[in-house]
Amino acid sequence: MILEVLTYPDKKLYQRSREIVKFDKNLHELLDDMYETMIAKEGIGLAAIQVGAPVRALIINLANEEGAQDKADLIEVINPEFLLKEGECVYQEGCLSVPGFYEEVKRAARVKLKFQDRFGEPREIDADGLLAIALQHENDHLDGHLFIERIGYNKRKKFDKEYKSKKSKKDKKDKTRSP
Ligand code: QAP
Ligand code: CO
Repeated sequence: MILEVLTYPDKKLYQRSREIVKFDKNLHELLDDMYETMIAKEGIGLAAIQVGAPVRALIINLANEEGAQDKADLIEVINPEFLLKEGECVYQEGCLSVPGFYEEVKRAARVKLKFQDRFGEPREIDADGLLAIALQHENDHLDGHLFIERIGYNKRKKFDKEYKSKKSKKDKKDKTRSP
């Protein structure tokens, strides 16, 4: 089932998600719905809180060398904990919860992560490149943070301005649509 994606400035996006203790059918349904939603909205990563579920789960599905987004490459991450973050990199990020806005964010270039899979089995992953960035971006959602909190002061001001003008345009349009 395709779920609604919460968007900025929804307050829920700022809450800390809780640890998952039951690796049951409910969790599997949530993960399956998150995947369907992410693909439908053309995303490469999604955290559970973005579809309103405040639990520590995230999914990432990057494109392969052929540029295809293959479900075989889907990574499901439950209860993640970083064991290592090193180096620095800058990448222009976006987010399904902040549609239409992209800005450069500085993050660690390499990470090591421990987490659980959908069955509760412990796993570890070493990542660099786009996967390392995606893991940090999605993990931020679990702690109630959005990438726009990590951009520079002037870029943040630009965002507030752009977003507000977009929103007032949208409100105007909605007004003319209503009966
Ligand atoms: C997070 O982001 C991420 O504005 C995933 O109109 C960001 O999937 C991981 C999207 C950067 C790695 C690097 C954004 C889709 C999708 C939009 C996304 C939009 C439509 C963002
Ligand atoms: Co995001």
